[in-house]
Amino acid sequence: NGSATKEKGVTASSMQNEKTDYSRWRLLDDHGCQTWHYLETEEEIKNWPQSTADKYFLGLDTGLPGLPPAKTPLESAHNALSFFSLLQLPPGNWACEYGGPMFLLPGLIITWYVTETPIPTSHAIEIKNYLFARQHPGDGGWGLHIEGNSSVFGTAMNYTCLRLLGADAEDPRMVKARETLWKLGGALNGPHWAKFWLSVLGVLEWEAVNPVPPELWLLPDWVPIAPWRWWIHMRQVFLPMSYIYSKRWSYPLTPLVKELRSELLTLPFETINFRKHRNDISPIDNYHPKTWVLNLINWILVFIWFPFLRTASLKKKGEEWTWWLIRAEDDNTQFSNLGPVNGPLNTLASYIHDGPDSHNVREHLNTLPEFLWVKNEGMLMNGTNGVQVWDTSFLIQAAYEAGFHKDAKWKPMLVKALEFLEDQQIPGECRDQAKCYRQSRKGAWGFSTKKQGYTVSDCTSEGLKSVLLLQNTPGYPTLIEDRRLKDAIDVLLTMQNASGGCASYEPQRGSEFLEYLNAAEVFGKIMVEYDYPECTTAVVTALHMFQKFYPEYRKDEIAAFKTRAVDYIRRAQRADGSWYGSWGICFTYAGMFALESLACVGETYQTSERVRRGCQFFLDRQMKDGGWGETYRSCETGIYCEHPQSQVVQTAWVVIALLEAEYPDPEPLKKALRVIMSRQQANGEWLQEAIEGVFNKSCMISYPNYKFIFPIKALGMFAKRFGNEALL
Ligand code: LAN
Repeated sequence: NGSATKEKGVTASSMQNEKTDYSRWRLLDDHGCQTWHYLETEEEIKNWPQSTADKYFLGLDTGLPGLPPAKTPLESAHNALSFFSLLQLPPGNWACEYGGPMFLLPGLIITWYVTETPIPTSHAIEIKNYLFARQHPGDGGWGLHIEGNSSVFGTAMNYTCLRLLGADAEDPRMVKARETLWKLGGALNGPHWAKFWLSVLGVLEWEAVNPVPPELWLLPDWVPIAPWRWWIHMRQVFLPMSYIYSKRWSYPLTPLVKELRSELLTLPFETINFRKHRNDISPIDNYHPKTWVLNLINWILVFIWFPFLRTASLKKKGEEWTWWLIRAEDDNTQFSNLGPVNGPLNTLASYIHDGPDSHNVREHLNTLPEFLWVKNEGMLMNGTNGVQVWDTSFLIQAAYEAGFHKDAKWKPMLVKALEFLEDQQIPGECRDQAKCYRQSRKGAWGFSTKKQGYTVSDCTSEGLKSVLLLQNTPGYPTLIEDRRLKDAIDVLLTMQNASGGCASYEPQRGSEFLEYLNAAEVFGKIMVEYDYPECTTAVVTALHMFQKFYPEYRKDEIAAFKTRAVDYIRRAQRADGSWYGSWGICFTYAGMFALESLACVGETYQTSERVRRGCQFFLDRQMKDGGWGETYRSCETGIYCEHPQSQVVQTAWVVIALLEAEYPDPEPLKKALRVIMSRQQANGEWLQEAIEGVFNKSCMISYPNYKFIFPIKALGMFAKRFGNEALL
């Protein structure tokens, strides 16, 4: 393995300036499972040439020629697709960096460290480069996400990563980071998850961590707070955390960890009464303060339950049952796991239970690299194991809107994309579906791969729509037969909330009062599923399209579903005409979806006062240059926060929204499209602007492919509606 220091192409002059040779990195895409490889020998380099996509992702010169300058919307969309088509990967999907959150690498690095996993030099170097590149120049700290202000969570954890990867404590950048961390109160002022990981590492004692009792998993299903009712990301993180917490497992003290104790803590380790600091948290980390209910429960657990009431047999039962559920999660995802937080946690739980050389640990360690990505700044950890199904579906729809599906030139690309969706439709239910509380998944699509295998309402919908569009175009093959399309519908019909809206992975299973037990502090709205205009719209429009082709299948149920869902969309509109977005930033994103829902039941600018208000909300916020721009503060505050610069992606979202609404006047749209077109580069691409996505209100996440997909769609839709006249 690469722990050898003599890895080829690594220039090791001084610590700070180490860099790998970027011409040696390759992205492998095996049925959507993406891993980056650093080639060591000339032989390998010869046999595996670097692709245009590799070069683009790495920020190397792609050498692509300039295209004929675009004058009309369709020429612009065509140039964009000429560029973007070169980024399609061999299985037919698109990929990209999926960074933003700054709390993911620490889980991985700490897991690698405590399991004594050798880290390839190439990876260690580029992870350090990434963390240094993303250090805030002003105060030397890191935030919850790349654009967020420095926090204890970001700074303590990423500082720790750098030290574990070999950064020198006296490196001026580390000194600066430490100063900022100390100003924020040091690691004891970190949120729950920081304290958890630092206790695993041995920097803190477990008394500093608020309880994560595995016994909760023993509650009968009818109990309103039983974990199966929580949002899937919370319960799947809570699961291995509770197992590890119950074991109070820590890595044996090393000299480095001893140093970290003095670097991360503002007081001498020996003098600290850790239990007293359970609830310490810096204001900047405290997006969602713990409620008095949770504080009371924690108090009872710490002072009564654990010392006096918890019997050895209950502890054992809790650990055994959580271990069973962890194993089921690993089997059902082939060790991919739901996401980048429970992936490393399940790895560590397996290490604790099965020991270092076990099959399960090996499988985990082989799978974790699927979360990693290399770019010009270095190596980062993605928010999922990729964006495969999601971005590929959207690209198909964008190309379709622009009419490119009829052009022989793009057919091979689109057929390849269709082949990918065929390959990635989830073929069957998972093992012990009911016992591990899983939503039905046969026929569904997830966000990334079928291997990960989690149904997502809107990913299933966007996948289904894309397949329907292409398979019903003359000349395209039928790769997915009717039965499988109906399976997707069967899943979608299980996804409606009582309110009529749709959530992300499952319908809502618990009361919103469960938010009182939100212990993570740094996120909002995480405990249960909610209604989302985005997800609801995707499902409504998928059902709507399906009915055009299969009018008889579960006709009444689909009709009832649609009516109730659109009712929810109407109710979710705010008094100012807007909709709040939960997965993209923010009102521009949700408005695009909501207006599409309304359009699909015939509510447009001409016919609906509601739609007119939705349009007016956007028109009132069109910027001087004709574009729209909104910052992530919109998501945090719930109030539209204008960005100093208009943004290509958000401008495209609003253009699509207004076109869905059949807004009659082309002038504001033309102005907006000119912004988009004038920022297009000679080779057809757009450059990265501000971050596009969000989750849990407070954490932002990048969707770099949106700058291709949504402009293509907006340009195409405009040309279809108002004609393809020259705009530049
Ligand atoms: C995602 C990414 C995709 C996203 C959409 C499909 C866009 C959305 O419409 C539904 C929800 C979903 C699937 C989603 C849920 C939460 C995710 C998985 C993420 C935002 C990507 C990363 C995030 C995950 C929770 C990150 C890990 C953090 C924790 C707090 C566990």
